[in-house]
Formats: sequence, structure tokens, C-alpha cells
Amino acid sequence: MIRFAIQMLLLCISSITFAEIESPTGRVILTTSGAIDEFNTDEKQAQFDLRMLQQLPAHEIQTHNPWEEGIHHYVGFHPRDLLQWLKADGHILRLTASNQYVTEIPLSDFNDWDAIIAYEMDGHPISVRNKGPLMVVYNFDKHPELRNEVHYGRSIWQIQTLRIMEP
Ligand SMILES: Nc1nc2c(c(=O)[nH]1)N[C@H]1C(S)=C(S)[C@@H](COP(=O)(O)O)O[C@H]1N2
Ligand SMILES: [Mo]
Repeated sequence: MIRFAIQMLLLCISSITFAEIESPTGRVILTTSGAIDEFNTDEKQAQFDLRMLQQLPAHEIQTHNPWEEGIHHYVGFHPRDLLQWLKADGHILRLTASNQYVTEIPLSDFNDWDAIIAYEMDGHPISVRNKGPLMVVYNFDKHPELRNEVHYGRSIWQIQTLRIMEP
């Protein structure tokens, strides 16, 4: 009974946090598609500007990574929150970058390692020149076991599209 009450409470909180998906007013930086129930544009796509993505709960990571010097501070969102917002269900994300690089990441990676899709580095939005505006960031310092080709390869930058594969 108490468990049920807590679940209902969490449900209420999450439906307050995740307002209706509006339409982007700024530059579109992410287009999502796939197993989505709720759309703000054509049948199979939802588009986001930075301000919309910043409405998702923010998560941060401080880490080194193989392609930057020194330690950096990243802020971004967790895909699980984006999927909840979209009322989408899936286990694998297919991310595509502006250079046509494609990678598939199991959602379990984000849950197990607290990885994020970052939109901010060292207190600023990430410019395209700095591999932005969106990049997958793993905490390589906290979880040294992630320092392998699989997770380097999943560390996609300049992300443009996110496809939620069918569950
Ligand atoms: N957008 C984009 N992200 C990418 C890649 C890429 O080509 N484009 N290469 C991936 C691979 S295979 C690795 S190992 C790491 C590091 O790539 P680098 O060795 O070219 O710096 O970035 C990953 N993210
Ligand atoms: Mo790689």
C-alpha cells in the first residue's frame, strides 16, 4: 500500500516535471524518431532546441577523455528522461552525427554507467568546433573499465539524430 502510494506520488511528480512537448523556437539541435508515442512535428519525429533539452533533469560528469587535454566538466541529460518525455519505449539508441558517423548504444549503458548526452562543457554550450552541440560522455575517470574501443566508439560527438529502436 505504501509502495503504491509512493509510486503514485512519483508518477505525479514526473508528470509535473515533464510538461507537454512544445515546438522548438530556437535552432533545432536534435531530431528524434522511432518508437515514439508523442510527436510535435510530422508523424515520426520530435525536434528539440537546446532550451527544451535543458528542461530535462540535468546530470553532470567530470572526467578526462582520450580526445581532450585535462579534466572537463560536462552537463547534459539522461536519455531515459528523454524517452519518458516522448512516451517512447526501447532498449537501443541509434545516434547519427553530422559527419554521418553512426553508433548504437544500449540504454543499459546510460543506466549502468550514468553516461549522459552533454550539451554543456566547462560552463558553456558546446560549439560545433568543440564537438558539440551534443555528445555522449562516459565517466572514464570514475569507471576506468570503460576505457576500451567499444566505449570510445560510442562516445559520439556532433550528434544530430537519435532513433529509438523498437523494443
Ligand atoms: N561524430 C563522430 N564521433 C565519433 C567518431 C566519429 O568519427 N565521428 N569516432 C568514434 C570513435 S571510433 C572513437 S575511437 C572516438 C575517438 O575518435 P578519434 O580517434 O577520431 O578522436 O570517437 C568516436 N566518436
Ligand atoms: Mo574507434
